[in-house]
Parts: sequence; structure tokens; C-alpha cells
Amino acid sequence: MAMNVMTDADARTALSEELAKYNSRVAQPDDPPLFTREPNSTMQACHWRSADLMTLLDKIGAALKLERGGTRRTLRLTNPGLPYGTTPTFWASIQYIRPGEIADAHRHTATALRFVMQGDGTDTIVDGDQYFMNENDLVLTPSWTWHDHEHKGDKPMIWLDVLDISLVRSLHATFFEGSETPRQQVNEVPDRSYRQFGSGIMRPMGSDAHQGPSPVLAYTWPRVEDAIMQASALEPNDFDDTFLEYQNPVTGGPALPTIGTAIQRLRPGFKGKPHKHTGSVVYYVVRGSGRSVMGDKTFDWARGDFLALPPWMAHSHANASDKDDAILFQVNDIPVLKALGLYREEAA
Ligand code: GTQ
Ligand code: FE2
Repeated sequence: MAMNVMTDADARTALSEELAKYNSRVAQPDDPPLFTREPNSTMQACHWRSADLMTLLDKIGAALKLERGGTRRTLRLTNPGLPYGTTPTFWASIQYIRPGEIADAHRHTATALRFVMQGDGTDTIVDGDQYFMNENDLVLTPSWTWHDHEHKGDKPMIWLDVLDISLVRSLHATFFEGSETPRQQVNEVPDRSYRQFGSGIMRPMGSDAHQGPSPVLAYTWPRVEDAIMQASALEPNDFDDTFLEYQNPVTGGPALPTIGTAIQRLRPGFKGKPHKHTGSVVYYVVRGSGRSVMGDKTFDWARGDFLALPPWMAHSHANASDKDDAILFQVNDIPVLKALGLYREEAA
């Protein structure tokens, strides 16, 4: 004799309609599991080749205008595994600006940075401090700082922009404000941030350690390159060889609270061991060539290429040459994971 036994699954389904009336629910039999044993990112490992990007940049440079209202002409690096953005937290884009153009003033709560890929002659003003950008410079635009760019040189200029748009969106904390004037007024004394904090070893009396972004506007390439070459005389790190982080000289923390930035030099012949960590990374090849393995993909890269690494994916990097250096600039969201106690790292 068949008994009419209601399974737990049936009971859950039977309740769903009533619960929904009160904006509530119980787990349903076909819900995906609440937790996975370890991160299971939908983000995919990606490689963008310099030659392809340059062709696309020439196209958007010719076809797209730069109009008033705070818009930018950018080529966004997208990830096929994500609804938008390059990684779960940030967007990497390449900005293209022609001589005579102005990317006019605005501010947003998303934190931004620039890393100059090619050209010079464009100045950026960040909260009144003006800086003429050069190749491989890192320039910070902390959250809610006014910024605008004007190309005063004679050849198109391109740089990498990274903004933590997906992070700020996920927190529903997006604010944006445009400016009445295309450009900001420049401070009477130029290079304010450099005069105050640029030495990296001294600071204005009274500027105690505080949470927040670095007060240094520009991390200029000659100084960064000198630092990495000095550190290269020391023993290599098994995974990344010589690996230096851009720091906030006041706190000793990362340059920006939500976006990590680092430079690594793979010495000639270096072959790194594989490891994995939480947090996502975008790499830009500053110099040389090499091979990176990410999960089941192998990427052979050269100067000007980009790579994207998903969270918790085993990866390793090797220099392809026995004679020449390879240098990678990277952007990551590791400061966010560390601040929240979610950073983990493991040899793979
Ligand atoms: O240069 O201010 O790639 O506001 C995206 C948004 C660059 C910028 C981007 C921006 C900017
Ligand atoms: Fe902006």
C-alpha cells in the first residue's frame, strides 16, 4: 500500500509561494550549493597580444570622438566569463588620446590608476596637482579626486587605465560628478605631492599614518626601475623572482586601498614555480618575453601584451630568454582580500 509521504524537497517547494509573499524563502532542491570547497571562478585566463590591440586602438582612435561631459576614448579588456569588466573587481582599459584633445574634468568614487604604455606630452591634473606623464609611469587617481587629461604633444598617446568599477558597483557605492570647466585650475606651486612625499623616506611633520590612498601622485619609471634593479641583486622569489609592490610611503600599505600594483623582474633564464592565491591579476609586459602557464592554458607573451589571471588558479611565469630581462607590471585586488581576511596562497 503506497503511503502519501511528503519528502523534504516537496515540503520546501510547497512553502515557496507563501514565503515569497513576505520576501522570504527556504533553500530549494534545485538551488546550487551555498558553498564550494574552494573558489570556483567563472573568470577565464586571457591573453591579449600587443599587435592586435594596436590595430584596434588605431581603429578606435580614428573612428571615435572625445566629447565634452567626462567621457573617455578607451578600449576595454573584457573577460568572456564575466558579465562585465576584466576581473571580478576591476576594469582594465587602454585610453587613446590624440594631440590637442582634452579628457575633461570629473570625479568618481571608483579608484583609478594609469600606467603609461606609449607616448608623452599629456598632463593629468589630480586635485590641482599637475603631472606630465611619461612611458611606464604609474599615476594614481584615488577615489573622489578630480582629474582631467590634456594632450599637448604631437603623437597619439596610450595608457592603461584600471578602475575598481565592479567592486564599487557590487557595494552600490557609485557616485560621479562632472565639472563645469574642462580643466582644473593648477596649484600655484607645481608638484605638490612630490615636494611633500616624493622622497619616500621623509614626509611633512604631522602627516601621521592614516588609512587611505598614497599621497604620491606619480611613481616615475626611472625610480621604480632603479628599485627593481637594486632588489634584483638579492635572492629570487621561487614564484615571481624580484617582486616589488608600489607602496603608500606614509602607511607602508599598498598605494591604493582597493587596487594593488607591483612590478616584477624575471632575470634571464628564470623559471618560476607554480602557485595559486585568492585575488585576480592583470599583467602588462613592460619588457622582454616569456611564458606563463595559467590553469590548463599556456601563453607565450612579449612586450606590450596583457594577461589576466582568475582567482585561485595555479600559475607560473618564466623568462623566455637566457640573455634579456623580462619585466611585468601587474594590477591586482589583493589589498581588498587582505583587508577582509580572505587572502590565501598555496604552492601548486
Ligand atoms: O581617465 O578618467 O578608462 O573616468 C574609465 C573611466 C578612464 C578617466 C577610464 C574614467 C577614466
Ligand atoms: Fe575618470
